[in-house]
Amino acid sequence: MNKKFLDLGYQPLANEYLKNFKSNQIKYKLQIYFDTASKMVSISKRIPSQKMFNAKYPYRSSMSQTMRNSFKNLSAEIKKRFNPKIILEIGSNDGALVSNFDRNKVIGIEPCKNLADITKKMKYRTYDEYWDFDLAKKIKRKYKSIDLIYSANTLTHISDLNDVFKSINHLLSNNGILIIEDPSLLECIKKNSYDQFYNEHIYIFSAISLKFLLKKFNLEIFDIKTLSTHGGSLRYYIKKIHNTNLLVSFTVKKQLNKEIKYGLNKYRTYKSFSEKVIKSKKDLLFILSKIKKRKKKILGYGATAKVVTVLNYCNIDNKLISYFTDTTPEKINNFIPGKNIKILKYNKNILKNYDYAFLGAWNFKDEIFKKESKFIKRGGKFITHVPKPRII
Ligand code: JHZ
Repeated sequence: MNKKFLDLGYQPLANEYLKNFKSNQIKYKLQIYFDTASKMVSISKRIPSQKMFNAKYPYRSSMSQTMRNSFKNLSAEIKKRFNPKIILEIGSNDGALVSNFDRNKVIGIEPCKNLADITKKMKYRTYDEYWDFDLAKKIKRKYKSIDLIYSANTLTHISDLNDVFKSINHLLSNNGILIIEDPSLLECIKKNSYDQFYNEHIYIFSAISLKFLLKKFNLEIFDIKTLSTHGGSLRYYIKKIHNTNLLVSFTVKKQLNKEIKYGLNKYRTYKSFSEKVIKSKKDLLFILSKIKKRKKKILGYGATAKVVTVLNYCNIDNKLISYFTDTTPEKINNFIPGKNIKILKYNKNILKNYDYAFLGAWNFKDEIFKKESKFIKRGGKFITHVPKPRII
């Protein structure tokens, strides 16, 4: 049974940036559910992929040093540990991973044309199509089978997970490996980062729910790595069940046990999470209003998809946070989706006229603190809402 546990109100598409603020930008109800049978956590309203992932998609994986390093390290591991003949990446974005491989060894799939064009320009084979069974069949006809499929922060964005894994199964060689990574539900609940929920994140996987889902397709997780990226992610290494060449590592049981101990298999855990979310909203508004009453200026730092959820849920506008700043060309001089807060182009002096910076990109806190050491030295303070609203 699918049971609702959180209501985040009406939310615009998290990556729909407008040049001019429109108070009537389309918003959709964002409610989060827990399925007591499959243990899957998902959002209620499904927006068609074509609406969210189009030729103007602004998110670029290569925009942070942290992500570039993460993909570089993974590429080295893939070569050393699995040495695949050919790799397929579902959701290759602007090439942050594929660019670490020889051009004849990797194929990208990226339905957002503006991003696919970047890797095409770099001469990487790229299909600018959505991942589905038709595409899997088309690739199979050409390449027979693929021995390593990788996907980061993409599969959870596709509504029909049955089609996703059926298609992967069709293309993956018998001894092939599937590696996927996504924000960890355990970390999200523990850190109270309710901002991991937005229209693009149709699901947030736990090892428990993924294991259950994969079984239907004769797939199983054989290793899990915990990552610090995106506020705490899990990298799952998956194989076909009948492939006994690879042993199932203790890391799988360890993660499952951690999740069970925390109660991710129980509805009541999600109910108590939702109470903390309501408190987080109150506390954040209290902190921001107090700062504003003292006539201090706050700049939002990092116009993430996540922060769109926070600003729209807490109803924070430019009276509390004057502007945001971001390095992504596609976001600059646009407005935060659903809010009248303009995004300014980042420059290293941008914090000069501000007293506080609200961390939209809290997941890059270390990278940002390093970059903004001058601001910190002169007494500038950061505000975050994770794991709870506070001034750092
Ligand atoms: P970041 C996106 O989420 C959307 P977002 C998507 N649905 C998803 O799943 C994840 O990515 C993977 C900026 N920035 O990575 C760059 C600075 O301006 O947390 C980005 O706009 N200065 C596909 O949007 C944003 O912050 C900096 O110094 O929540 C970070 O976005 C740094 C480090 C970042 O993903």
